[in-house]
Amino acid sequence: MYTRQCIQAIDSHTAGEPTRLVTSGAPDLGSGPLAARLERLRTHFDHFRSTVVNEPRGSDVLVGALLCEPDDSRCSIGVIYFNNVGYLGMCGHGTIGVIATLAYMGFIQPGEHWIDTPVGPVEATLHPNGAVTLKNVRSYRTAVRVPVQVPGYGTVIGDIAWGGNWFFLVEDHQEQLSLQNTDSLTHFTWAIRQALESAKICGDDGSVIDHIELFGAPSSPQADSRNFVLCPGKAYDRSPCGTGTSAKLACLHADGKLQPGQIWRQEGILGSIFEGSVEVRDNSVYPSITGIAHITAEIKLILEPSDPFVSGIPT
Ligand code: PYC
Repeated sequence: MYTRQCIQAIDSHTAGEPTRLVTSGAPDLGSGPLAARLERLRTHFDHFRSTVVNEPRGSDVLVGALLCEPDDSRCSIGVIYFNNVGYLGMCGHGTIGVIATLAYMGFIQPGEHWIDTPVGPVEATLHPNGAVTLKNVRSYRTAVRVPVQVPGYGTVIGDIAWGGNWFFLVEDHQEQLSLQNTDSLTHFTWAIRQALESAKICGDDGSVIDHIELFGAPSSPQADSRNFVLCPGKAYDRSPCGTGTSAKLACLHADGKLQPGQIWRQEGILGSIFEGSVEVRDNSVYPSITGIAHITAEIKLILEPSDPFVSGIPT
């Protein structure tokens, strides 16, 4: 028999980067740590990820957020993030979007909220004006000025850092960080990513460095720096990237260029800004990122069994 299924979600964007929070219609992932539930989602229900974020219902830019019961007792909610090609450990713009969405739904009030994620609990503060401050997971740099041979570009030098995802952070390059130049920026950063993989240059435990971040001068006098961030599925982050800004803050602190509590304003490729700072506890760096999200849609995704693209178009 012919049965339609539906998935309900609320869309938002944070500094231009979209998040789709799934509120119902997700598969049952059972209980236990979020990292284990992410593996269950990846192994048994990857079609769900593709259905929610890929075309024809989504796009390469969209980040999905699956609302779950938390495992860590400090947390009131749990979230698993995913995109057009796979899963994210953490997502900064996504967390800001999730908190703004839960406030829109009337589930939370201004104040502090703990969120369980596959890479550990994070704290988010919803401010009375709607802005959200994310206190991210421990962020750190594992290698400084690593050279990689990039075909067509020569030697590119970057730092390797963790901000909830793995980043290769490049200061020295010839690219113009402008919206008109995103094709060239995408080509360059994708070539870096492939060169890192070919050279087996990795994050901890052999993790793939799947985010590439370029820096340049900001266009706003209020900002300290501008970035361009290539995400794992070849889309670029429209926001300044919360985990990428966290990785940057960890590098700045390690270089003695950012003291605890000092504000760093990171501008993204659209000119939107995240405000960041670090806290140091037990010799470890914990970044805070503040941004604003806006709700864009309440949606019901319809899944018809006869639809040849019911599980999305893989990218
Ligand atoms: O804001 O952390 C972030 C993020 C990661 C990928 C896209 N946005």
